[in-house]
Amino acid sequence: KVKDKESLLRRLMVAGGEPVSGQMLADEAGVSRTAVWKWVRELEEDGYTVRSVRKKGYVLEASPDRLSPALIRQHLKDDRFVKDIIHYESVGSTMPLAHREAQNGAPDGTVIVAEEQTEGRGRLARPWSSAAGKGIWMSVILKPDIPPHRAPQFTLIAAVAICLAIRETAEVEARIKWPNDLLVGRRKVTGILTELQADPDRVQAIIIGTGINVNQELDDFPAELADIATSVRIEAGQQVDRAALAAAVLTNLGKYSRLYIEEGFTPIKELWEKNSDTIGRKVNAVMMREKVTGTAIGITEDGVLEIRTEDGGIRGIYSADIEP
Ligand code: BT5
Repeated sequence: KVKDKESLLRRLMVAGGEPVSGQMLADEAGVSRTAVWKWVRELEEDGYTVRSVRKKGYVLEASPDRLSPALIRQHLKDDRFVKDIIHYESVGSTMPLAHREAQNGAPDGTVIVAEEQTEGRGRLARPWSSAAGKGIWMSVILKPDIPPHRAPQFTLIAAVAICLAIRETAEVEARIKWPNDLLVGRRKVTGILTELQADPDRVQAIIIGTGINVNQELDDFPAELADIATSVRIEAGQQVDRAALAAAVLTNLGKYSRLYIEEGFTPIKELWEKNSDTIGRKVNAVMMREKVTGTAIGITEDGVLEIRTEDGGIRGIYSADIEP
């Protein structure tokens, strides 16, 4: 039922390009036609283009390039997973915000998303470049009932979810580089950061941070990333709808975490290996104190990467940077 600017917007979105009568909206909301017109003006101030068709009503013609909750929800195929979407213009990083929300009782399926991060970060506090309006800088709170040692599997679930979302939305073939990167060719299009709140025997919350480069052009990246980063837009050859891609990522996250909870890790492992860039490759796993060289042959139930070394033995890698 229409009662304010947001619900009016949803109504116009659902109408899918057909005019919605101002009188009908006014009657439904129990307000004057002038009040409806004022909401329309406010939507235009927010960047929406609303056309007024004489004697017929209002038509939503264009939406702003934003990750606002209404725009993301418009594209959600399945609303079982996403609970709350909290949208910021600019933040340091979405990760500490998500941690705070999770601690304060935010449910599974809470999403924190920002247009810009000024202090985005990767693993080991490495900086993550997060230009305004160009990517999907988002943290998702999950609260599965699992022991902490199974948490790394959610990085793999997220990788599968994002990889397939990019393919479905933009027809770009990204591949998964263990543990937390998506590549197109040799270039990184997405980084994933998984953090944990846990008791010794139970996970309180898993925070999945997704940094997806969407609409950058090559010269939008800082110089140090010029040779290693790419965006969905660069690979697709055209501008990509960020809200649609964010919705696809969230739909898939819901879908594959449900699959994991219901059927265990096997179906995820299959999808992960099928879309992996790492399996079958000769790699160097660089860790704090050593380097392991060999052929990546698979991942285990716990998300551990298995490498067959030169001497024929198999080594399990829990955490490392993988280099060619
Ligand atoms: C990652 O770390 O790849 C995880 C990145 C997670 C970012 C998301 S955005 C939402 C949420 N909020 C945050 O603050 N973080 C999460 P790692 O594997 O450590 O890779 C970091 C390295 O990637 C850097 O050292 C750079 O070399 C490179 N890099 C930085 N920004 C990049 C970008 N936009 N695209 C591609 N590569 C980048």
